[in-house]
Amino acid sequence: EDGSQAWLRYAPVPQASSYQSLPSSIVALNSTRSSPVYTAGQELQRGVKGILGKQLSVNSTGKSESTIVVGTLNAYQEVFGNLDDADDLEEDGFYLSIEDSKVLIIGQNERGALYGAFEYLSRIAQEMFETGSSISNPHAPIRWTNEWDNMDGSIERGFAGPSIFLKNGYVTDNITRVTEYARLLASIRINGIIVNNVNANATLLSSRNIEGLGRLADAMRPYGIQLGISLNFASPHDFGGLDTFDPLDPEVDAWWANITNKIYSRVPDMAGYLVKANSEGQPGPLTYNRTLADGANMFAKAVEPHGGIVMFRAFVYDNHISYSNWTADRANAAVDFFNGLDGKFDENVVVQIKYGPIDFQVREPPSPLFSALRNTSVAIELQVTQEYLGQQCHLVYLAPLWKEIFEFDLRADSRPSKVKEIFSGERFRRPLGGSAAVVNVGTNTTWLGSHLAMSNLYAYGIMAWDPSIEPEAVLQNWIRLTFGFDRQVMDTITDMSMKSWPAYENYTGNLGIQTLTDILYTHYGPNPASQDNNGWGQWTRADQFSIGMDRTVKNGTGNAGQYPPEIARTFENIDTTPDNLLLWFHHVPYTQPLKSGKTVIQHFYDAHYEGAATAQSFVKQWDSLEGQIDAERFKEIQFRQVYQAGHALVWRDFINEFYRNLSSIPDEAKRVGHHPYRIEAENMTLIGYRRQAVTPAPAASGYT
Ligand code: BDP
Repeated sequence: EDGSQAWLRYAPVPQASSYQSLPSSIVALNSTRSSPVYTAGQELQRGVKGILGKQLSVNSTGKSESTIVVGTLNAYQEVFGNLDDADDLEEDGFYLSIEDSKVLIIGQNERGALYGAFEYLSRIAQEMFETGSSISNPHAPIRWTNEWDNMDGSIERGFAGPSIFLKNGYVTDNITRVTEYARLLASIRINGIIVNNVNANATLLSSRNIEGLGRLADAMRPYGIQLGISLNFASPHDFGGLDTFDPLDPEVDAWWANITNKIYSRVPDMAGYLVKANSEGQPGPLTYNRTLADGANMFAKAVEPHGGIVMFRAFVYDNHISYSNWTADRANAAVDFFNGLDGKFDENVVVQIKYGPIDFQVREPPSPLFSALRNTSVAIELQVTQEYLGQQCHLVYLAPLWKEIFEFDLRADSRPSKVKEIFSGERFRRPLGGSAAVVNVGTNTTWLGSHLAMSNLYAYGIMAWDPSIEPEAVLQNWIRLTFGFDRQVMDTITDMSMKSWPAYENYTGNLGIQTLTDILYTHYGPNPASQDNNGWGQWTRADQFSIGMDRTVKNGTGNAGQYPPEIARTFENIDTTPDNLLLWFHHVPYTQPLKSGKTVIQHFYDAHYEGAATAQSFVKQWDSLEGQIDAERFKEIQFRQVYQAGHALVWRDFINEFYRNLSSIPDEAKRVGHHPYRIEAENMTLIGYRRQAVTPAPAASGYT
C-alpha cells in the first residue's frame, strides 16, 4: 500500500459474498473513449471486480434489467424512454437508483454520469448496500484545484516532490500520473485543474508547451476535468516582444486574443485562465494606472468566444507597507483594492478570494470582500497543501476550519448571508461561483507527501460539492475507503484528525494571533520575531506590554468596519469578539482577561502545553494500530507522528519562551523554562556529532 490509489483502492469488502443480487453487466451509453461515460463503464467494471470480486462485461447497448446502466439523461431517454424522477437534475448532477440487481446512474451531462458511477462504487466499497434513489446536484459550478507548479518542475509550497505536469521548462511527456490524478479528482467531483503556478512564467505559452497542454487536456477529458492555466500579466511584453502590456492598448488585446485562439484550437474545452496581478511583485494593470477590472476584462474578452472564464485573484496587496503606520493593515487590502470595481467585471470573470483577509492562517475571520462584492461572481480559495499548517509533517485535518468559514454568516443587509451561500452565487444571484483549492500534488506516491493529509484533498472535493456535510462524516467515509473497516482504526484516526486542527492552533498561534511561523520565507516552524517590523503586514504588534492588531474603527486600522454592520459591531467590541479572534481584532495587554477568566499570556502558556501534549498522544494512538494497518503505511505515518510530537515541543517551548522573555510575566504553573525531561542536544557533550545549521532554521530548537 504505497498510497497511490488513495481512496480508490477498491479493496475487497468483508461481506462481498452476502451481496447476492448483483447486476450481471454494465451498459455505458457512450463508447467513445474520451467520453466520461466510457470512463464510468470502465471504472465500474474495475471497481466491482475489486470490491465484490465479480467480473462484469461492459457494453454500449443492452437491456435495463439486471444491469448497471450509466449514461446521460438524454442518452437514457432515447433508448429507454422518459425518466421523470431525474427532472430536477442540474448541470453536473446525477441521479442514482439502486434496486437490487438494477442500477441506474444517470448524469445531467457525461461528467455527472461519471460522478454517479464513483458514488455507487464508494457506497459498495463501504458496504452501504441500501436500495433507493436520489438526486445529487452540485452546490456551485466551479470546483477546481490550483497547482503551483513551476516550469522547471519545482512546486511553490508543494511538499510531495516535483511536478507531475511540468519538467525542465516544458510540459512533461509522461502523463501517466496526470491521468491518475484526474481519476482521483473526478471521484470527488472536481471539474477543473489550473496546472501552473499563479506566479506564472510566460514560456508556458510557447508552441511546444501549447501542444503539451493539449496532451494534458486530452488526459483529463475522459474524467470530465477541464484544464486551465495561470497567466503572467506581462506576457505580451516579456514573451511576445511588444513594448507594452497595457490592458487598454489594442495591440496588447490583439496579442491576447491571438494566443488564446491558438490555445483553444489545441484545447477546445479549456476552462479558462487564472490571474495573479499586482501582488507580491507580479505585474498587473496598476502598472499602467488601469483598474484591476480593466485587467481582468482583457482576458475575459479573449476567452469569451470560447466559453472560457477568468478567475481573477483578490489576493492583491502591497508587500511594502509601513510598520510604523498604526493604521496600515494588509487585512484591508482586498476590499480597498476592489473598492469601486463591483459590477465592473465582465460576466465571465470570477473573483477568487482567499478564505481569510491575510493568508491561509490557522485562524482567520472570513474575508470581508465576500460581502462587499454584490454584482461580481466570486469563488473561495482554500489550501489543501499545508503551507502555514505544518507542511504535511503535522497532521492537520482542515475540513473543520473550512466548515467554520463556510457557515459564517456575514449578515449582509442584515439578512442571512453565509459565506457558502455567497460563493455559490445564491445570495447575490450570481450566475457563476464556487471554489478553488491550492493542492500542489507531486510525484510522491502518496500525492501529498503524507497518507493522512489525503483526507484534506478528499474533504475538499466532497465539501465543494456539498458544503453542508459534516467534516467528521466526510472523514469517516475517507477512513473506510482508505484503511478499511476495523473499528479501532476508524475510532483512532477519527479522534486524531478531529483533534488535530485545535492542537495545531494551540501550539502554534492562538487567540487569532496567526500561525507565528517564519514569515519571510519558509512559513514553517516557530519564528514569532519574524512577523513584525517588515512590509509583509502579517503583524502581531507584540511589545513588552501588549499584543495583537487593533483593527477597530475607533482606534485601529478600521478593518472591523469592512464587515456588514452587525458583524462590524461584534468585532469592534472587545467583549463580543470571540476569544479565538481576540488578537486578530484587538491590541491588548498580556494581562487582558479572556472569557475563560484566564489572562492572554497564561492562555498562551497553557494552550501551548495542551496542544503539544495532544501531539504526543497521537503517537501512542497511532502505535496502538500496529498490525491493524498494512506495515508500509503504518510505518510511514508513524514516522510523521513521531516527528510532529517532537516538533510540537519545539513549537511549545519556543513560543512560550519568546513571550515570557518579551512580557517578563512568568507562567503561573512555573513550567516555562523547566522541562525536566528535555535536554537540548546543544547542551550535551556529544561525541562524534557536530553542530550544523538546519533548513528551515525554525524546524530545530535553537536553530541548530
Ligand atoms: C503565499 C505564498 C506564496 C504565494 C502567495 C499567493 O507564500 O508562495 O505565491 O501566497 O497565494 O501564501 O499568491
